Amino acid sequence: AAAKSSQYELFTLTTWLLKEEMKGTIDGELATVISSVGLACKQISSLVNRAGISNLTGVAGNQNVQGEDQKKLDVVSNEVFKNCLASCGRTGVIASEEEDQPVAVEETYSGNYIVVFDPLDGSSNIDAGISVGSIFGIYEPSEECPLDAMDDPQKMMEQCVMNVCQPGSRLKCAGYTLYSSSTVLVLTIGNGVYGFTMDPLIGEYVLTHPNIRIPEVGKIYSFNEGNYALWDEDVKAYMDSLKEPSKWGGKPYSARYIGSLVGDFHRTLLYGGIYGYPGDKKNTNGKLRLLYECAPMSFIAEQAGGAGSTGKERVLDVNPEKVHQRVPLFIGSKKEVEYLESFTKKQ
Ligand code: AHM
Ligand code: MG
Repeated sequence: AAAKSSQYELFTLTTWLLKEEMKGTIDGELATVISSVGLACKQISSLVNRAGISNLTGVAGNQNVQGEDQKKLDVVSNEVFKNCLASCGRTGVIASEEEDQPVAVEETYSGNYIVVFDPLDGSSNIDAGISVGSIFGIYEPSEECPLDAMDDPQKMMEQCVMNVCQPGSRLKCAGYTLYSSSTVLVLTIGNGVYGFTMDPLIGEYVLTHPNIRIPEVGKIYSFNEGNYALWDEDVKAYMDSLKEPSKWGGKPYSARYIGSLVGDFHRTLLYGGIYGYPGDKKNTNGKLRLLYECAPMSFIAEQAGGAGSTGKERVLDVNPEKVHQRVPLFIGSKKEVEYLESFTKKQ
């Protein structure tokens, strides 16, 4: 007989994955990959929590391939992600913000799924105890490109890159984990957006945000305005217009900027508004990476009824040319993104 629900019933990430598998939305392999990402994020959450005590603040002393100083926790979090994904036995290739090139998972453990991730985004905030997060996306192997050149390292690398460089429209799953006043894992498998809050007492992700919908409009904008002088004229004009209360019949927008994409995006998802990282005179494509930042976040935004744009086109339609490619990002409430595009799509 079916078990009766009781006050002790918990709807956890594990339960949710099982139900989705029973419905046929995902297969057991993908569920296993998602679980292993959840496990990696639990470990990172605990490392972030204790960073100040266990000598994990500060820089590691090296730079990643993009010339950024790696923090100790960037390096450790990357190892945690890689280990969890490799040992789940369902991942074939992984690409990380902190790795020069995509890596093929050792054959003995190898599976099919391709996982892209930024293990610890916003890590410049860690030493001050401010929110950080992990971002991930999961693809099926590219149809045009098998992974069969295990004995030729050069060819293998090319195959890995081709598998990783897929447009966001092909994502099977995308998500992020926010390490903040609570640890929250938010994900989509293409049928809406679900949020799970970690209960530290039992070490489980509990479903707390079923079917998140982003408000159609919002009153918060989130841009690093310190770069204003470097922005293109159209973005400047857009920003100026947001500060013109008459256009909105009174109250102006509020500015909120943490400098942690996961935190800034999570707030935008729940409260509405827009997050932007435009291109500028120095960095024409902005700062954020297409594969493991912009595309996963845009999939989530769209699944919640919002939008993700480069200012010129839908982020999910961009065909990546290289692994660490950057694109401008404008993301959040649908009408807010459309309004931004009314400036940037003009010419
Ligand atoms: P990171 O991946 O090296 O941490 O950089 C990405 C972060 C985002 O979290 C955040 O939105 C952005 O960089 C902030 O950049 P800036 O300090 O230029 O405003
Ligand atoms: Mg990042």
